[in-house]
Amino acid sequence: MTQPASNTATTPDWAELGAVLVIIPTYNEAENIGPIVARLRAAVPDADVLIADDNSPDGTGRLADDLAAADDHVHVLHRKAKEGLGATYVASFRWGLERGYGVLVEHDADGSHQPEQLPSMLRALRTADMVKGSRWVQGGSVVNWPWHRKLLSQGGSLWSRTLLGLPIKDVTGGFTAFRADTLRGIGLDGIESAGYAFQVDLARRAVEHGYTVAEVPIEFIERQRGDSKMSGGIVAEAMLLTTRWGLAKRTHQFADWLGYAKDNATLAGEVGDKVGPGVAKYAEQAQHVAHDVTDKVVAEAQRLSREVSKLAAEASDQLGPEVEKYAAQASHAVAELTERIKARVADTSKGGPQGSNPKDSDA
Ligand SMILES: Nc1nc2c(ncn2[C@@H]2O[C@H](COP(=O)(O)OP(=O)(O)OP(=O)(O)O)[C@@H](O)[C@H]2O)c(=O)[nH]1
Ligand SMILES: [Mg+2]
Repeated sequence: MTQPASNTATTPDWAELGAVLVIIPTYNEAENIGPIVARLRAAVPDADVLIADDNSPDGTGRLADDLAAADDHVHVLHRKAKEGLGATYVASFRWGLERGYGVLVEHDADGSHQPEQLPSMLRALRTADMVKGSRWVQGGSVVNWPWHRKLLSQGGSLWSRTLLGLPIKDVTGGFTAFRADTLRGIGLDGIESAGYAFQVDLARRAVEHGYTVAEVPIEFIERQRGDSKMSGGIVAEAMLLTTRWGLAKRTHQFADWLGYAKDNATLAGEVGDKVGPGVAKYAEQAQHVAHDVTDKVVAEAQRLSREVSKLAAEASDQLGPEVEKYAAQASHAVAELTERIKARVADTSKGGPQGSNPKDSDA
Protein backbone atom coordinates (compact mmCIF):
# COMPACT_ATOMS: atom_id res chain seq x y z
CA MET A 1 0.00 0.00 0.00
CA THR A 2 1.38 3.43 -0.94
CA GLN A 3 2.05 5.85 1.90
CA PRO A 4 1.65 9.61 1.48
CA ALA A 5 4.97 10.95 0.16
CA SER A 6 6.93 12.71 2.92
CA ASN A 7 7.44 16.47 3.15
CA THR A 8 10.21 17.88 1.04
CA ALA A 9 11.37 21.52 1.16
CA THR A 10 9.78 23.99 3.60
CA THR A 11 6.88 23.14 5.90
CA PRO A 12 3.64 24.56 4.45
CA ASP A 13 1.20 26.66 6.52
CA TRP A 14 -1.35 23.82 6.46
CA ALA A 15 1.06 21.08 7.66
CA GLU A 16 -1.05 20.56 10.82
CA LEU A 17 -3.84 19.16 8.60
CA GLY A 18 -1.75 16.18 7.46
CA ALA A 19 -0.70 15.03 4.00
CA VAL A 20 -2.64 16.52 1.06
CA LEU A 21 -3.97 14.44 -1.85
CA VAL A 22 -5.15 16.32 -4.94
CA ILE A 23 -7.51 14.15 -6.99
CA ILE A 24 -7.77 14.80 -10.73
CA PRO A 25 -10.56 12.83 -12.44
CA THR A 26 -9.88 12.35 -16.13
CA TYR A 27 -11.77 11.25 -19.19
CA ASN A 28 -10.01 12.05 -22.46
CA GLU A 29 -7.67 14.71 -21.07
CA ALA A 30 -4.51 13.64 -22.93
CA GLU A 31 -3.72 17.23 -23.88
CA ASN A 32 -4.28 18.58 -20.39
CA ILE A 33 -2.99 16.02 -17.90
CA GLY A 34 0.77 16.68 -18.29
CA PRO A 35 0.60 20.48 -17.97
CA ILE A 36 -1.88 20.45 -15.05
CA VAL A 37 0.14 17.93 -13.01
CA ALA A 38 3.30 19.97 -13.63
CA ARG A 39 1.54 23.13 -12.39
CA LEU A 40 0.22 21.34 -9.31
CA ARG A 41 3.60 19.91 -8.41
CA ALA A 42 5.13 23.39 -8.71
CA ALA A 43 2.36 25.22 -6.83
CA VAL A 44 1.98 22.77 -3.92
CA PRO A 45 5.15 20.62 -3.89
CA ASP A 46 4.18 18.74 -0.72
CA ALA A 47 0.89 17.49 -2.08
CA ASP A 48 0.44 14.11 -3.72
CA VAL A 49 -1.62 13.82 -6.89
CA LEU A 50 -4.02 11.01 -7.74
CA ILE A 51 -5.11 10.83 -11.37
CA ALA A 52 -8.37 8.87 -11.49
CA ASP A 53 -8.89 7.79 -15.08
CA ASP A 54 -11.99 6.04 -16.41
CA ASN A 55 -10.13 4.07 -19.12
CA SER A 56 -10.00 7.08 -21.48
CA PRO A 57 -9.88 5.98 -25.12
CA ASP A 58 -7.40 8.79 -25.93
CA GLY A 59 -4.65 7.22 -23.80
CA THR A 60 -4.78 9.61 -20.79
CA GLY A 61 -4.27 6.58 -18.51
CA ARG A 62 -0.96 5.66 -20.16
CA LEU A 63 0.27 9.26 -19.91
CA ALA A 64 -0.72 9.22 -16.23
CA ASP A 65 1.35 6.05 -15.71
CA ASP A 66 4.36 7.78 -17.28
CA LEU A 67 3.92 10.76 -14.93
CA ALA A 68 3.67 8.43 -11.93
CA ALA A 69 6.78 6.49 -12.98
CA ALA A 70 8.76 9.73 -13.09
CA ASP A 71 7.53 11.24 -9.81
CA ASP A 72 6.73 9.44 -6.53
CA HIS A 73 4.21 12.16 -5.59
CA VAL A 74 1.99 11.11 -8.52
CA HIS A 75 -0.35 8.10 -8.35
CA VAL A 76 -2.90 6.64 -10.75
CA LEU A 77 -6.23 4.96 -10.12
CA HIS A 78 -7.30 3.08 -13.23
CA ARG A 79 -11.02 2.46 -13.43
CA LYS A 80 -12.69 0.11 -15.88
CA ALA A 81 -15.13 2.40 -17.69
CA LYS A 82 -16.66 5.87 -17.71
CA GLU A 83 -18.90 6.00 -14.67
CA GLY A 84 -19.19 9.73 -14.10
CA LEU A 85 -17.54 12.20 -11.77
CA GLY A 86 -19.38 11.19 -8.60
CA ALA A 87 -18.38 7.52 -8.71
CA THR A 88 -14.79 8.48 -9.62
CA TYR A 89 -14.50 10.82 -6.64
CA VAL A 90 -16.07 8.36 -4.19
CA ALA A 91 -13.54 5.67 -5.24
CA SER A 92 -10.69 8.21 -5.06
CA PHE A 93 -11.72 9.51 -1.62
CA ARG A 94 -11.73 5.90 -0.36
CA TRP A 95 -8.27 5.41 -1.90
CA GLY A 96 -6.96 8.46 -0.05
CA LEU A 97 -8.69 7.79 3.28
CA GLU A 98 -7.30 4.23 3.36
CA ARG A 99 -3.81 5.64 2.93
CA GLY A 100 -4.03 8.18 5.73
CA TYR A 101 -4.17 11.51 3.88
CA GLY A 102 -5.41 14.37 6.08
CA VAL A 103 -6.78 16.54 3.24
CA LEU A 104 -8.46 15.50 -0.02
CA VAL A 105 -8.94 17.97 -2.85
CA GLU A 106 -11.17 17.84 -5.95
CA HIS A 107 -9.46 19.40 -8.98
CA ASP A 108 -10.47 19.33 -12.68
CA ALA A 109 -7.89 18.45 -15.34
CA ASP A 110 -8.92 21.00 -17.95
CA GLY A 111 -7.26 24.13 -16.55
CA SER A 112 -10.49 25.65 -15.23
CA HIS A 113 -9.15 25.23 -11.68
CA GLN A 114 -5.77 26.86 -11.11
CA PRO A 115 -3.31 24.95 -8.89
CA GLU A 116 -1.73 28.29 -7.92
CA GLN A 117 -4.95 29.13 -6.03
CA LEU A 118 -4.91 25.93 -3.96
CA PRO A 119 -2.62 27.30 -1.17
CA SER A 120 -5.20 29.95 -0.18
CA MET A 121 -7.85 27.23 0.02
CA LEU A 122 -5.62 25.00 2.16
CA ARG A 123 -4.91 27.93 4.49
CA ALA A 124 -8.66 28.48 4.88
CA LEU A 125 -9.11 24.78 5.70
CA ARG A 126 -7.20 25.32 8.95
CA THR A 127 -10.33 26.97 10.37
CA ALA A 128 -13.02 25.14 8.37
CA ASP A 129 -14.08 21.54 7.73
CA MET A 130 -14.51 22.00 4.00
CA VAL A 131 -13.43 24.78 1.63
CA LYS A 132 -15.00 25.52 -1.74
CA GLY A 133 -13.19 27.51 -4.40
CA SER A 134 -15.89 30.02 -5.24
CA ARG A 135 -16.68 31.95 -8.40
CA TRP A 136 -19.59 33.80 -6.89
CA VAL A 137 -18.14 35.44 -3.77
CA GLN A 138 -16.43 38.84 -3.65
CA GLY A 139 -13.14 38.51 -5.55
CA GLY A 140 -14.19 35.38 -7.43
CA SER A 141 -14.56 35.44 -11.21
CA VAL A 142 -15.06 33.52 -14.42
CA VAL A 143 -12.93 33.99 -17.53
CA ASN A 144 -14.29 33.35 -21.04
CA TRP A 145 -17.77 32.29 -20.10
CA PRO A 146 -20.71 33.42 -22.20
CA TRP A 147 -23.57 35.02 -20.28
CA HIS A 148 -25.76 31.90 -20.52
CA ARG A 149 -23.12 29.73 -18.75
CA LYS A 150 -22.92 32.31 -15.96
CA LEU A 151 -26.67 32.42 -15.68
CA LEU A 152 -26.90 28.62 -15.58
CA SER A 153 -24.22 28.35 -12.91
CA GLN A 154 -25.51 31.20 -10.73
CA GLY A 155 -29.10 30.08 -11.24
CA GLY A 156 -28.16 26.51 -10.30
CA SER A 157 -26.42 27.73 -7.16
CA LEU A 158 -29.36 29.95 -6.22
CA TRP A 159 -31.82 27.11 -6.78
CA SER A 160 -29.83 24.72 -4.57
CA ARG A 161 -29.16 27.29 -1.87
CA THR A 162 -32.76 28.37 -1.61
CA LEU A 163 -34.33 24.94 -1.67
CA LEU A 164 -31.79 23.30 0.58
CA GLY A 165 -31.13 26.32 2.81
CA LEU A 166 -27.37 26.12 2.19
CA PRO A 167 -25.21 29.08 3.21
CA ILE A 168 -22.93 28.62 0.17
CA LYS A 169 -22.72 30.94 -2.85
CA ASP A 170 -21.08 28.54 -5.32
CA VAL A 171 -22.69 25.22 -4.49
CA THR A 172 -22.00 23.49 -7.82
CA GLY A 173 -18.29 24.36 -8.08
CA GLY A 174 -15.89 21.43 -8.28
CA PHE A 175 -12.69 22.88 -6.78
CA THR A 176 -13.07 21.75 -3.17
CA ALA A 177 -10.84 20.78 -0.25
CA PHE A 178 -12.04 18.47 2.51
CA ARG A 179 -10.53 17.46 5.79
CA ALA A 180 -10.39 13.65 5.87
CA ASP A 181 -12.56 13.69 9.01
CA THR A 182 -15.28 15.63 7.16
CA LEU A 183 -15.51 12.96 4.46
CA ARG A 184 -15.50 10.20 7.08
CA GLY A 185 -18.18 12.04 9.06
CA ILE A 186 -20.58 12.62 6.18
CA GLY A 187 -20.09 9.09 4.85
CA LEU A 188 -19.60 8.10 1.23
CA ASP A 189 -22.20 5.33 1.08
CA GLY A 190 -25.38 6.01 -0.83
CA ILE A 191 -23.98 8.80 -3.01
CA GLU A 192 -25.55 8.21 -6.42
CA SER A 193 -25.23 11.58 -8.11
CA ALA A 194 -22.83 11.93 -11.01
CA GLY A 195 -22.27 15.54 -12.08
CA TYR A 196 -23.00 18.94 -10.51
CA ALA A 197 -25.51 17.22 -8.23
CA PHE A 198 -22.59 15.38 -6.67
CA GLN A 199 -21.09 18.70 -5.56
CA VAL A 200 -24.44 19.84 -4.17
CA ASP A 201 -24.85 16.49 -2.41
CA LEU A 202 -21.48 16.74 -0.62
CA ALA A 203 -22.17 20.36 0.44
CA ARG A 204 -25.65 19.46 1.69
CA ARG A 205 -24.38 16.48 3.67
CA ALA A 206 -21.57 18.57 5.21
CA VAL A 207 -23.98 21.33 6.31
CA GLU A 208 -26.50 18.80 7.66
CA HIS A 209 -23.74 17.21 9.74
CA GLY A 210 -22.87 20.60 11.22
CA TYR A 211 -19.54 21.05 9.44
CA THR A 212 -18.33 24.54 8.60
CA VAL A 213 -18.00 25.26 4.89
CA ALA A 214 -15.80 28.21 3.90
CA GLU A 215 -15.64 29.80 0.45
CA VAL A 216 -12.43 31.19 -1.01
CA PRO A 217 -12.58 33.32 -4.18
CA ILE A 218 -11.12 31.71 -7.29
CA GLU A 219 -10.70 32.74 -10.90
CA PHE A 220 -12.31 30.00 -12.99
CA ILE A 221 -11.07 29.74 -16.58
CA GLU A 222 -13.13 28.10 -19.32
CA ARG A 223 -11.43 24.96 -20.68
CA GLN A 224 -9.13 25.75 -23.62
CA ARG A 225 -8.22 22.24 -24.82
CA GLY A 226 -10.14 18.97 -25.07
CA ASP A 227 -13.86 18.30 -25.02
CA SER A 228 -16.32 19.14 -22.30
CA LYS A 229 -18.07 16.22 -20.63
CA MET A 230 -20.87 18.40 -19.41
CA SER A 231 -24.21 17.39 -20.87
CA GLY A 232 -27.87 18.28 -20.65
CA GLY A 233 -28.27 15.07 -18.64
CA ILE A 234 -25.89 16.32 -15.96
CA VAL A 235 -27.75 19.63 -15.66
CA ALA A 236 -31.10 17.82 -15.54
CA GLU A 237 -29.79 15.44 -12.88
CA ALA A 238 -28.68 18.41 -10.78
CA MET A 239 -32.06 20.16 -11.10
CA LEU A 240 -34.06 17.05 -10.33
CA LEU A 241 -32.00 15.77 -7.42
CA THR A 242 -31.71 19.21 -5.82
CA THR A 243 -35.45 19.75 -6.10
CA ARG A 244 -36.15 16.32 -4.64
CA TRP A 245 -33.78 16.88 -1.69
CA GLY A 246 -35.16 20.39 -1.15
CA LEU A 247 -38.81 19.34 -1.20
CA ALA A 248 -38.06 16.41 1.12
CA LYS A 249 -36.42 18.80 3.57
CA ARG A 250 -39.17 21.43 3.43
CA THR A 251 -41.89 18.78 3.58
CA HIS A 252 -40.32 17.34 6.72
CA GLN A 253 -40.29 20.76 8.34
CA PHE A 254 -44.00 21.24 7.58
CA ALA A 255 -44.83 17.65 8.46
CA ASP A 256 -43.39 18.23 11.92
CA TRP A 257 -45.71 21.19 12.44
CA LEU A 258 -48.71 19.44 10.95
CA GLY A 259 -48.09 16.35 13.10
CA TYR A 260 -48.08 18.63 16.14
CA ALA A 261 -51.32 20.25 15.01
CA LYS A 262 -52.95 16.87 14.42
CA ASP A 263 -51.93 15.53 17.84
CA ASN A 264 -53.48 18.54 19.51
CA ALA A 265 -56.65 18.33 17.45
CA THR A 266 -57.05 14.65 18.37
CA LEU A 267 -56.49 15.43 22.01
CA ALA A 268 -59.04 18.22 21.87
CA GLY A 269 -61.52 15.87 20.19
CA GLU A 270 -61.03 13.22 22.89
CA VAL A 271 -61.48 15.78 25.63
CA GLY A 272 -64.63 17.06 23.91
CA ASP A 273 -66.05 13.52 23.61
CA LYS A 274 -65.47 12.79 27.27
CA VAL A 275 -66.74 15.96 28.84
CA GLY A 276 -69.61 16.74 26.52
CA PRO A 277 -70.71 20.04 25.05
CA GLY A 278 -71.27 21.93 28.28
CA VAL A 279 -67.70 22.27 29.49
CA ALA A 280 -66.58 25.52 28.01
CA LYS A 281 -63.33 25.59 29.96
CA TYR A 282 -61.81 22.65 28.08
CA ALA A 283 -63.08 23.88 24.77
CA GLU A 284 -61.43 27.20 25.39
CA GLN A 285 -58.13 25.53 26.18
CA ALA A 286 -58.36 23.49 23.00
CA GLN A 287 -58.94 26.65 21.04
CA HIS A 288 -55.85 28.22 22.57
CA VAL A 289 -53.82 25.22 21.50
CA ALA A 290 -55.17 25.50 17.97
CA HIS A 291 -54.26 29.19 17.86
CA ASP A 292 -50.83 28.44 19.21
CA VAL A 293 -50.33 25.95 16.39
CA THR A 294 -51.60 28.46 13.83
CA ASP A 295 -49.12 31.03 15.06
CA LYS A 296 -46.26 28.58 14.83
CA VAL A 297 -47.14 27.41 11.33
CA VAL A 298 -47.49 31.00 10.20
CA ALA A 299 -44.22 32.02 11.87
CA GLU A 300 -42.44 29.17 10.07
CA ALA A 301 -43.95 30.16 6.71
CA GLN A 302 -42.94 33.77 7.33
CA ARG A 303 -39.43 32.71 8.23
CA LEU A 304 -39.20 30.79 4.95
CA SER A 305 -40.57 33.77 3.10
CA ARG A 306 -37.92 36.05 4.62
CA GLU A 307 -35.23 33.51 3.75
CA VAL A 308 -36.38 33.32 0.13
CA SER A 309 -36.51 37.12 -0.15
CA LYS A 310 -33.06 37.52 1.39
CA LEU A 311 -31.47 34.95 -0.91
CA ALA A 312 -33.27 36.39 -3.91
CA ALA A 313 -32.05 39.88 -3.01
CA GLU A 314 -28.47 38.62 -2.76
CA ALA A 315 -28.84 36.92 -6.11
CA SER A 316 -30.25 40.02 -7.71
CA ASP A 317 -27.13 41.92 -6.64
CA GLN A 318 -25.16 39.45 -8.70
CA LEU A 319 -27.51 38.88 -11.59
CA GLY A 320 -28.97 42.32 -12.16
CA PRO A 321 -32.45 43.81 -12.05
CA GLU A 322 -34.14 41.17 -14.22
CA VAL A 323 -34.07 38.78 -11.31
CA GLU A 324 -35.82 41.21 -9.00
CA LYS A 325 -39.02 40.52 -10.90
CA TYR A 326 -38.69 36.80 -10.14
CA ALA A 327 -37.68 37.48 -6.56
CA ALA A 328 -40.82 39.58 -6.08
CA GLN A 329 -42.94 36.83 -7.63
CA ALA A 330 -41.39 34.19 -5.36
CA SER A 331 -41.92 36.40 -2.34
CA HIS A 332 -45.58 36.95 -3.30
CA ALA A 333 -46.11 33.24 -3.75
CA VAL A 334 -44.82 32.53 -0.26
CA ALA A 335 -46.87 35.37 1.24
CA GLU A 336 -49.98 33.95 -0.41
CA LEU A 337 -49.18 30.48 0.89
CA THR A 338 -48.81 31.96 4.39
CA GLU A 339 -52.28 33.52 4.17
CA ARG A 340 -53.80 30.28 2.94
CA ILE A 341 -52.27 28.26 5.76
CA LYS A 342 -53.52 30.86 8.24
CA ALA A 343 -57.05 30.75 6.83
CA ARG A 344 -57.07 26.93 6.75
CA VAL A 345 -55.98 26.59 10.38
CA ALA A 346 -58.43 29.31 11.49
CA ASP A 347 -61.22 27.41 9.69
CA THR A 348 -60.26 24.14 11.35
CA SER A 349 -60.20 25.67 14.80
CA LYS A 350 -63.63 27.31 14.22
CA GLY A 351 -65.20 23.94 13.46
CA GLY A 352 -63.42 22.39 16.48
CA PRO A 353 -64.45 21.56 20.02
CA GLN A 354 -65.58 25.04 21.03
CA GLY A 355 -68.82 24.50 19.02
CA SER A 356 -72.00 23.42 20.79
CA ASN A 357 -71.44 19.78 19.95
CA PRO A 358 -67.85 18.66 19.39
CA LYS A 359 -68.97 15.75 17.18
CA ASP A 360 -70.32 18.20 14.58
CA SER A 361 -66.74 18.92 13.59
CA ASP A 362 -66.48 15.49 11.95
CA ALA A 363 -68.74 16.63 9.13
N1 LIG B 1 -12.81 9.73 -14.35
C1 LIG B 1 -13.76 10.50 -14.89
N2 LIG B 1 -13.54 11.83 -15.06
C2 LIG B 1 -14.52 12.58 -15.61
C3 LIG B 1 -15.76 12.05 -16.02
N3 LIG B 1 -16.52 13.08 -16.52
C4 LIG B 1 -15.76 14.19 -16.43
N4 LIG B 1 -14.54 13.90 -15.90
C5 LIG B 1 -13.45 14.82 -15.58
O1 LIG B 1 -13.97 15.74 -14.64
C6 LIG B 1 -13.44 17.04 -14.86
C7 LIG B 1 -14.59 18.02 -15.12
O2 LIG B 1 -15.22 17.68 -16.37
P1 LIG B 1 -15.53 18.77 -17.50
O3 LIG B 1 -15.80 18.12 -18.79
O4 LIG B 1 -14.45 19.79 -17.49
O5 LIG B 1 -16.89 19.34 -16.98
P2 LIG B 1 -17.28 20.81 -16.72
O6 LIG B 1 -16.10 21.52 -16.11
O7 LIG B 1 -18.54 20.81 -16.01
O8 LIG B 1 -17.55 21.33 -18.19
P3 LIG B 1 -16.74 22.43 -19.04
O9 LIG B 1 -16.99 23.73 -18.35
O10 LIG B 1 -17.35 22.38 -20.37
O11 LIG B 1 -15.30 22.07 -19.01
C8 LIG B 1 -12.46 16.90 -16.01
O12 LIG B 1 -11.17 16.71 -15.47
C9 LIG B 1 -12.95 15.66 -16.73
O13 LIG B 1 -11.94 14.97 -17.45
C10 LIG B 1 -15.97 10.65 -15.83
O14 LIG B 1 -17.03 10.11 -16.14
N5 LIG B 1 -14.96 9.94 -15.26
MG1 LIG C 1 -14.35 21.79 -17.16
